[in-house]
Amino acid sequence: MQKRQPPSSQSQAPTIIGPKRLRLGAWGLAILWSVGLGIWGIAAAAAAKPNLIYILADDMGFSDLGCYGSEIATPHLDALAAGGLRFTQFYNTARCCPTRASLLTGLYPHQAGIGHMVDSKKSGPGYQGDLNRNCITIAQALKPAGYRNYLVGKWHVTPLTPDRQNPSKHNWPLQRGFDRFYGTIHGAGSFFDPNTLTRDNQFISPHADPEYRPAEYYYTDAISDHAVRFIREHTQQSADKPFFMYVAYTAAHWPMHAKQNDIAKYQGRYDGGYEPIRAARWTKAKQLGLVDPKWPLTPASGAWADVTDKAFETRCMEVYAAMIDCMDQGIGRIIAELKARGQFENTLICYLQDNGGCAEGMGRGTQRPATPRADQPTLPPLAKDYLQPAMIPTQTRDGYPVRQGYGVLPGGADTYIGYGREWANVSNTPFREYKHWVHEGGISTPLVAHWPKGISARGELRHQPGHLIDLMATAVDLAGAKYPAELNAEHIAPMEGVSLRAAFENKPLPRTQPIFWEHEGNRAVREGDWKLVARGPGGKWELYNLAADRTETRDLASAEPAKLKELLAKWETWAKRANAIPWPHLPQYGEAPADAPAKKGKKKP
Ligand SMILES: [Ca+2]
Repeated sequence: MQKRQPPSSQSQAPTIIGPKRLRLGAWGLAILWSVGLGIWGIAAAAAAKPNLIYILADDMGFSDLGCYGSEIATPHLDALAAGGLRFTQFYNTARCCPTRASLLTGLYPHQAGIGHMVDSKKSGPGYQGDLNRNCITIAQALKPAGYRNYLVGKWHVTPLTPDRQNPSKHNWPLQRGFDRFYGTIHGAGSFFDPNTLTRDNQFISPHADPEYRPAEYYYTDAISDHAVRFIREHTQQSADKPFFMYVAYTAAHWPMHAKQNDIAKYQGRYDGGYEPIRAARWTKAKQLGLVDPKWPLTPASGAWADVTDKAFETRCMEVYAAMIDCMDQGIGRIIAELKARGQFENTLICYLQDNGGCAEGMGRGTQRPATPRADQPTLPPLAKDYLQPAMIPTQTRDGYPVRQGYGVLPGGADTYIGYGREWANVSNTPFREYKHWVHEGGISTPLVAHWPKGISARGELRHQPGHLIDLMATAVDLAGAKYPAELNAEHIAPMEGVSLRAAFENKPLPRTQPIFWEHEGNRAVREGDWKLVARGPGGKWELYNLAADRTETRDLASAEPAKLKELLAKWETWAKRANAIPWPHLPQYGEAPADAPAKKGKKKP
């Protein structure tokens, strides 16, 4: 990795101006020269700072990218991996809101006030469901270092209730350090008619937006197109400044919505069911060196032979694959724009996912009749400027009722379906559990890091554990920013993570603390190769040596009581310090067995 210019004023002093040169000419000329080269030097130092793009995908498993074992076509992410690094043990927090709070602030989610969800405020500082005043975002941290900050996509770190149409905007992106924003405040919605769609500080209708008129509105494309737009406008209007961009896709969170052309690419691809896809991913992940062949593959969640509606199940996965494929196409357009603007070489791109594959049963209730699509609209169309208020719309813009139920073939705007537990199990190959849980299937994410000027390695793997908390520390380090101890007379909690720069250089990370998790009573701590983990508030502690058994199949809790006790003490100390306990969200979010039938009805994203 090349040495970066340190951000201090010393680095901006043009070293070629020395006393000897000053003595050579007239003083006036020398002063002019000095000032001119000084300005040049400042510009050069600013230009040397890398741009940072953090891309976050939604509800995807460890093995869903081609470069992590998948059959889904992700050539642009694969190219970033080939030209950079893949981390094999990077972690999120197992759920949308807490992951976003942690990524943005460099803290554990409870420390930022979002230990649970933004629409479920509870007692206690860790569960206020809104970014608190004792944290700052990466955008707020980088702004004083000269960065422009852009956000496209999902926010989901501030509540909309009780007044959905006129919410308080105190924690909207522009009030949290971002200069431009296009995306959604809420966490989920129709890809064809997203609720809470916002440009900067105003709700907008995707179908009456004079600034963006695609032939067909599809949210993933809108996110990609606005990322491209902000890069173009940045280089036209603020070329002297580096930028930070947070691209938060909602792919591939439910509902399974995709464009026909993308779905068509996967038609028939999943007709063989879960088992051959999971086996192929397991084999490919081993060949790629991402997983250790000695780790046992975890038991499958379901059997294809037991599926009663195979056309429905295959369609779910075809649409899921199409959603990821479309996101990758958009990342390709972002890369092309960076190249066209001469920004690709000095931009760090990090790609990761906010939680593991999602086992929630959204729209899949077996008791509901699978209503066929009507031949023609049965409801009045919605006005172009209508602001969609609902996460699950009741109808499409053109008047078709939105359908749910086992057997409703997903993909179109008139459907609202999750892909289900069994495909989520395939997404999370080879690990256990899902989104919500803090076993490896819930918290493991790819991390692709690409930065031609800053990372000399090409196509290498990094096996050091890392966590979302490291992304703030990395940004502050590479930007030469100063992380503040206070802001607006409020104490700002110190960063919890470490800069990934050392891992970029293939050196050990300077981490001195274990990594911790808590979500809905699911608990874990990882220190070195040891992981202590429990399912739900009543679940017993399980102990694993991840070097030997990262798939968490051999519980060593009884065999290693001293290690259990040591890690438990560390977890309890952290949980108190980070406001993870006491648990105000219980018992209403008690343990739900992962192998139980999917619950019917609505779920929070
Ligand atoms: Ca998510």
